[in-house]
Amino acid sequence: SNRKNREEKPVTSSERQPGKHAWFSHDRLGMFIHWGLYALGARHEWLKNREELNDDHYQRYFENFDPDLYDPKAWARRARLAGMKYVVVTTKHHEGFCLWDSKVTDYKAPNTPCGKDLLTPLVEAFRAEGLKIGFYYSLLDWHHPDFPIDVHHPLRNHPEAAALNAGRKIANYAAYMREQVRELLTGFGRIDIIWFDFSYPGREYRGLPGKGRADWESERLLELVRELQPEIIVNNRLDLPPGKLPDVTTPEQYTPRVAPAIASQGVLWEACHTFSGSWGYHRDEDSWKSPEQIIQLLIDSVALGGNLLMNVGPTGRGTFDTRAIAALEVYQNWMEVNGRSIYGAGPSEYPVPAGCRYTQRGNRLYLHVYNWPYRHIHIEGIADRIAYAQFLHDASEVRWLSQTKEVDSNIGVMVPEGMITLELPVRRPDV
Ligand code: FUL
Repeated sequence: SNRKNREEKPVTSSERQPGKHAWFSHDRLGMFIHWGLYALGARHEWLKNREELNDDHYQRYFENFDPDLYDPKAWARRARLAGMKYVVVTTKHHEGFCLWDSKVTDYKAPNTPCGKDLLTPLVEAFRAEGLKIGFYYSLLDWHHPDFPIDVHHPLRNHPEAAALNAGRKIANYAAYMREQVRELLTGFGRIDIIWFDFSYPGREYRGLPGKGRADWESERLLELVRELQPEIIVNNRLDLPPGKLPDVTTPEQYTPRVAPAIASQGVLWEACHTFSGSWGYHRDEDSWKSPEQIIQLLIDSVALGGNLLMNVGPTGRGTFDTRAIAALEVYQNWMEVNGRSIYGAGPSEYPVPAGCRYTQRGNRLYLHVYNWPYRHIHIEGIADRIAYAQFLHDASEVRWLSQTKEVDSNIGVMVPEGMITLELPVRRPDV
């Protein structure tokens, strides 16, 4: 009945490039990992910036970085059990510290007390659990001597900021980034996602300019990435010139209510969220999301054709703290039973009943009920299309009344014309 709508629907990225990146839309849920020296500060990964710390001050984290309990196999196992199908790990965040044994800097894990490359075992462990591998790489670098002080730099208020900037050559830094990206995309086997973060052209602070594509030499960086890993997914934070599309756009800390406009040009999308209010490990942060929120974030994305990248910030000892583990277990319990409504599923064209979401996979339509109790849910537009209805958690039959019976005397319900009415049990299912 909706043929016209269907024809007008924008092409999806898998239609645009058959097969390429199809895994991404199928897999839907990934784990973000923010891990660096800031785990020791334990008060947000931007602490160097927020507290305007200079390198000497920050050096104490470098000198004390010793994650003695680091067990990437345990992380990977947790991710797989939570139903996560890919990982994106901060190889270098804005602080400039590298988890791998980069040849172009001394500012790396092997030179801290831990004394080793932390990235290789992580990649191996997640691959062994069947997850795809993504590398987050920060364009910002608050340690590199050629990274000019700017609006986001920890030294932005330094009285000598302008003078300090005099000798700094962003072109040297852009070359450094290319070297590092080359290391990352040649030294760890096939990499599935590169997640650059982030451009801020036009932002100024006391005459200190923001940075954009000319600074990162974004096009050149992109060419290098495509040359080294032709199948890789590249995100949107490089500030590419008009006409050059990223593979995926990445709304942060919010899930759009309609799919991002750029999706109509075949660009994938992925919302990224934290379980609490920080990406890096934050000991005293208290806004941990509830199980309902955690689950609904995932459904909300899939119902609009997007993915969800959910973040964990491991501690300075190399562990997931108990609150993160509890949050991951929410997914674990839920996905075990409801994964069928997520993997390979996407939006539905049927009008969504109030307080609900649809995800659809082929001819299976999944109705996610956000509020409870409901005795009845009225559904439009599918009256003559349902072959059978059941709960997902236990396969128990769900009865429905159709418009052919205007009033059902048994349950005393009016079934509005053109609708069906699902009859729900009083007790909310546990999952
Ligand atoms: C932002 C960063 O500044 C945050 O620290 C975090 O990495 C987030 C995913 O992206 O732009």
